[in-house]
Amino acid sequence: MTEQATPATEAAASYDVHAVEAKWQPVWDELQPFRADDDSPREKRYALTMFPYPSGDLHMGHAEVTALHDVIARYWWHRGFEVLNPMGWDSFGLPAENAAIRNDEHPATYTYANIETQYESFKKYAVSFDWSRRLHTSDPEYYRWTQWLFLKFRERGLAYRKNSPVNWCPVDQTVLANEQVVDGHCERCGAEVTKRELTQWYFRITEYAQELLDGLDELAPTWPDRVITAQRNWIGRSEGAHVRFEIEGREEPITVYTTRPDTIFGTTFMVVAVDSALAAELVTDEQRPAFEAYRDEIRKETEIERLASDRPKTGVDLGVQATNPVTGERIPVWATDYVLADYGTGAVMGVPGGDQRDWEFATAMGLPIVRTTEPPADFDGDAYAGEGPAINSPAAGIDAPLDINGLGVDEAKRATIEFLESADRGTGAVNFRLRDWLLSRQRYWGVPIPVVHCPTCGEVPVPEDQLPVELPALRGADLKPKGVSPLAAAEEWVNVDCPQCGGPAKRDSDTMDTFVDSSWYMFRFVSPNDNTQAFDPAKANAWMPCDIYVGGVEHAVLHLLYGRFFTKVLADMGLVDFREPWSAQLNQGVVINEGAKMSKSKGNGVSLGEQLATYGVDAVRLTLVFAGPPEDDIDWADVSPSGSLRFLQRAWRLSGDVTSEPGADPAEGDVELRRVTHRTVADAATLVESYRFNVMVARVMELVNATRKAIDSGVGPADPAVREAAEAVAILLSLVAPYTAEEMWERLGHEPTIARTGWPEVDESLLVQESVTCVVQVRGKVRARLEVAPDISEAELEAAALASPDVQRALDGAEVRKVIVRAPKLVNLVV
Ligand code: ANZ
Ligand code: ZN
Repeated sequence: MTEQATPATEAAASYDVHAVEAKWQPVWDELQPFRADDDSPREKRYALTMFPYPSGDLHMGHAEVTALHDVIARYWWHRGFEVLNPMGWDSFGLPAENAAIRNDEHPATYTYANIETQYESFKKYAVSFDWSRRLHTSDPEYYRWTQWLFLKFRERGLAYRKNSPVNWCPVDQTVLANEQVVDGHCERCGAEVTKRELTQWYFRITEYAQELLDGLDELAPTWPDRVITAQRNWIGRSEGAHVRFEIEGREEPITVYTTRPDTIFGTTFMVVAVDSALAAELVTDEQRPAFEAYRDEIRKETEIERLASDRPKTGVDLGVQATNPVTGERIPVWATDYVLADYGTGAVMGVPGGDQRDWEFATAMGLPIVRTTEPPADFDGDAYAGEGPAINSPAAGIDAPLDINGLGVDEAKRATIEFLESADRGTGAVNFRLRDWLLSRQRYWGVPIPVVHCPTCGEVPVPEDQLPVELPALRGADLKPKGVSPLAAAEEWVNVDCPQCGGPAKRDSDTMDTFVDSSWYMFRFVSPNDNTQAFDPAKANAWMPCDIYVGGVEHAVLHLLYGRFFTKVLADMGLVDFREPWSAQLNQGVVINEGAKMSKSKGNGVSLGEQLATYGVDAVRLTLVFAGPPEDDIDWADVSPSGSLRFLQRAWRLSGDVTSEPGADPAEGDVELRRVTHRTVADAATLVESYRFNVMVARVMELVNATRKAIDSGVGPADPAVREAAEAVAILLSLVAPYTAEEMWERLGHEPTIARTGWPEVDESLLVQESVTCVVQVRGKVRARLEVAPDISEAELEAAALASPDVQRALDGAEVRKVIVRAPKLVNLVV
């Protein structure tokens, strides 16, 4: 033990944390107290925490989230639930692959070595996981079912291939989902993302957009607000209209999507996305050279540049005219970069009076500007997007088949949509910002897509009985990113006979995004060793949805949206009878140091291993739980693991001081201490259930102090109330500091394991406050203090006050004119 861990003052009764850790680990291995029994008659609870990537050993972040999570799981065991608390590894993905390339070794070597390291660390960290359910998403036994699910999704039309511009990371040499592009940069490596035209696999998550949005209402009470908001924004539902504009010399009209159909009279031009097929098709021969030059310029730009709101607007006139479907006016059609090809229809009606981007564009190109909503008198901006009566709709003297002048925005929208529908020139429409999920990756370390491409038959799914399509064992050197999947070059693997016609064909050489693997792992945990199916539906229905999901808020729109989508599809496949996988969610904060994120370059990293070696597992866990509310960030510079250790030693010493026998009847013990104990146990339950774990710890600290005081004062170590208090301390501490709790439990004369003893029973009668002090005033002066029952009636209190000898003396025979009673605290006698 180090010096810090054994302050001199504590030396007398020394508590060797490391010896205690070494002592209990094998005992728990033997007892397996946290194996979830599918057939248990107890009510089921499913406690899930996000499983890690196997990059390196566990760090402070893992330590924090699992310490918080374990409070809940261990509490549920104590409260009599059968708890499923599984753990595994999200073991495919880029980190392992990149590390393998650097070291010219196989990603599997790196991955499985790290998994073993993390597994050992989790065991030592004593999280109450059911290790019999451990899984790794990179095992063929797991990814066989990921492939199976992919094929089922494909059968349902929910997995498909299309050619379109996609996000491309030039460093990782792979495509990225929209969700993996953060402010225009690759979420993994930070490189600026560019666009490429590629044929890729997608999941049709947009088909579930409305349901994914609606489900959030149901989750809102039990999910963090910021996650709900992030998902709502990501799904991005808007209501408006599809409006059809006839184009000169073109059969088909162009449909635009607008959220403001009421502004149609202010449409002075149309703009289409420069990189859309539509723009290339519309442009006149005369304008084509200018258009192509402009398009080539834009293609070099990143999304972040394109969408920056402060940059000057650019564009090219395509040379064609469109007709306003309400006014019949002819307006020019332009191509620009501020319209996105893959949002709405990729074409926009330009309303400079109502939309700032359009205002800037019109100003730059010299196009007319007409306001259609009257701004307030004091408005001095450009475009006005707020409330106000419609104006110029139509403008004075213009004859139009629709007149919405004077209507408010909502009414004007409704009237316009009604007109468009009756004239067959448009329809009311709902639009979502959510895009389909691009799932294919041109990288090695992932699940192969189980499809064969045959020159005769086309896309052929690999038959189910041939799953899994195993990854060939390539060496690190062959995995270097080349822009095409390394699997395409693995001749022996990629060339196969077509499952349908037997002719020569090629396997699909892309792999799946790792987010596919983690979208259904919570289902696999209910029957992780079942090799006949992805998961056992009956068990899933019995255990799920997960009662709590603890993890980082960084997954707010990726993993958490994908997992919800998968669950809805599984429900539609008839496999499960619920549609949301996670009923409640808790986000932990981040562990920082000296006010900043820990990083190698700043040199402010805190090593979990060193902390554990210095203070022991329990003190580190206690520090993390006690630091503040779970959602708050923890600055390691502000907390005191040595203080935590001192507290644990204090608690541990109580267990050695108790001299009564186990089973001593607490009813015969000191009632004051008993009140503190029972109040603490009752409050601890409420505090844990409302995630106020830090307050729960503070209350245990108070109980330890009260118990110590009782021992050292008149009550003494033999009083059964002291034993009751020490046992309660041990049980409450077992949620946070399992080693210390187990050790206390043994010293108190009990068998292991304390983790499964059950919650202390609360005696309600001990929660009632016995008396309160009532002040009696005569002529405004305090003349007596009475100890009365807290629920005393006004009449009783008045009688008691008048009966008091002190009051009688103060009255000295004077007549009481008025009695003011505020039960139970005050009686005021006016004389
Ligand atoms: C005319 C208009 C007038 C608009 C006005 C706004 C205000 P959200 O809420 O994000 O759905 N838009 C449509 N498709 C677009 C695309 N592919 N790229 C860029 N902008 C696009 O916004 C929808 C609005 O964004 C649409 O309504 C359209 O501009 C624009 F006073 O149409 B609006
Ligand atoms: Zn074929």
